[in-house]
Amino acid sequence: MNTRLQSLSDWVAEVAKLTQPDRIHWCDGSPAEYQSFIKQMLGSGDLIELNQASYPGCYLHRSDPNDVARVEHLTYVCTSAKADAGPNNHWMPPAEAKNMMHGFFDGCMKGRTLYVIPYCMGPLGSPYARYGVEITDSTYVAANMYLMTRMGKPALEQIEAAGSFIKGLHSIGELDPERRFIMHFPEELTIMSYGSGYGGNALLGKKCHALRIASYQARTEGWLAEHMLIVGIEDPEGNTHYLACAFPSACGKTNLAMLIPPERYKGWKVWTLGDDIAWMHLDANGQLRAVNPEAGLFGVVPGTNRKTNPNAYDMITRDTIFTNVAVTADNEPWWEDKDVGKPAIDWQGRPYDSANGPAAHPNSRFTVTAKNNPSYSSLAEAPEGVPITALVFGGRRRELAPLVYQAKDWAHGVLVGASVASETTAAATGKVGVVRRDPMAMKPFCGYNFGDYWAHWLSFADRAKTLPQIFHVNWFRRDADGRFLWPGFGENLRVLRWMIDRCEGRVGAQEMPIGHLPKPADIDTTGLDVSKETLEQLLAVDRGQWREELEHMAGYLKTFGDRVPKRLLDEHAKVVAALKA
Ligand code: GTP
Ligand code: SPV
Ligand code: MN
Repeated sequence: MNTRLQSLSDWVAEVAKLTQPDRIHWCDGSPAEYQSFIKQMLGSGDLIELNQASYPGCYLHRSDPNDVARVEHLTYVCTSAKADAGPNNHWMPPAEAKNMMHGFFDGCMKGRTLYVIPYCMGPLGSPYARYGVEITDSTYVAANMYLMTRMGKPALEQIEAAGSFIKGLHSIGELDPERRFIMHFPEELTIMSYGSGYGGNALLGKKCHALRIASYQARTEGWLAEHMLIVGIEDPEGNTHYLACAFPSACGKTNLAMLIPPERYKGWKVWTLGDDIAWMHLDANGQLRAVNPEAGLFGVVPGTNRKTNPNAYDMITRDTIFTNVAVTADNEPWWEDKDVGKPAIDWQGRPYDSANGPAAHPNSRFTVTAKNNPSYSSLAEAPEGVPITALVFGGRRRELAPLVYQAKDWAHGVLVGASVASETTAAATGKVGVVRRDPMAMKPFCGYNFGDYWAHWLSFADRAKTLPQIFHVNWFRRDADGRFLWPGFGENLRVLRWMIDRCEGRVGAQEMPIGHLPKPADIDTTGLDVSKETLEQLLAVDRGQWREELEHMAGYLKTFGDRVPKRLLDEHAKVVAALKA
């Protein structure tokens, strides 16, 4: 027995009896243990060594070509009542789901090692931190959990002291898409995942625990678990504002969180606290504060270069696990829009041929500890988190949504968040580029009924003393030829600056039916290749299109029936009326 916590040793024994592994390994979370994982995977072929002179400590993992993204159609929230999972989730009765999963797990670890991974989400010992234990038969998962979470002995000690933890059971199984399910039992604080080794499906601390299970807990406990980056913006006078921003998968969170100020913004500094998930609580003074439950990044590789994201580009030149990128003749990792080298071998290990599609998979990823990020904030470890000045929602939309607008108040802001719609990306299997509703960027991640979720969001108006301002951005608006109208990346700081000025009451706005928009003169375009006409286009609100959008939103809200808070419908009606006026 490796723990004094009876419930944990009982659970491990029970799982071992079911899955029948050859060996059991309790992870201690030490650097030596991580090195042993790497060595073992180099031996088994699960990892390929990259050029250690130019990419020290970097390795490539090629996943099964059928297992490269999240599988939303195979992801379920199994509450006792179907209505509690809501139309936003796939649902199965808990007993049926468990029965099916037990069938899959039966004997599935024969010949394999069962890893026990105690982990902590959030700064160790923080009142906001939460604990879990993942059992997995994947060494790749164990190594990624080492980079992504605070795992091993210190987490186990906290779990033993607390006496409780989230149970996550994972096996890669046969990697057969027909035998693949990601199951959540929020009422029992349990996760079961079978048949995939891919990030969001297999690193159970991330989307399964820190979003689906945590959002469910957060509702009953009065806090928020969100698909948001956390970033600190320091102005030349040394004032720092913290923003939490929700954009759907592969829509720019990591890039915004690691932004490098443009040349012209001398004296500005940007600090990363988190790039994917924020847990937010009201403190004793009624101020919303955020912590990042994660300790590492699992980021989109394609598009990363010295111009778009120099911070990330440098960060992933050492101690990084790459998944599904291409390699050059010099054995360096390569991906689309990397501005140096060229691919020799594609992500599937074949000689590169453009006829086979992109060299790196569009959802190829890097895994790296957050400590490697040169702009990692020292406050990322602060147990009390950081105070949030503004919440930002955004989507990837070639039309309609302007570059930026501000909600009129909290309730209107909840409608703005609930109305997020975005083009689908390669982060999940299925068609790419289709606009779908993705409220608060949480469509794949909310562990309960969206109707109840919006009511929970609205409740903060009564409970908070100071509430963040709420904004909506769209970096992805395009011209008739499909070109992005806004340069994006580092230049997004110009838009963040307007938001902060709004929060500080330093700048006016145009009052529009959809919210407050910047006056064009208040968005600094100095030195940019953005003409006056382009900026006007970026800030245009087409009433006809917006009326259609609100009509579509009304239909969407209807699918949640009487779970939709009346307050949200009222906010919707107000915008409709303003658009008619
Ligand atoms: P997940 O990890 O899936 O949650 O994604 P994310 O939201 O962190 O997205 P990320 O920052 O990794 O960006 C995804 C893709 O969008 C990358 O290919 C980026 O190069 C691209 N991207 C990010 N920011 C911008 C931007 O401001 N403008 C444009 N045009 N593209 C961007
Ligand atoms: C996302 O898809 O939103 C991600 C990557 O952040 S994953 O961890 O696979 O969910
Ligand atoms: Mn994400």
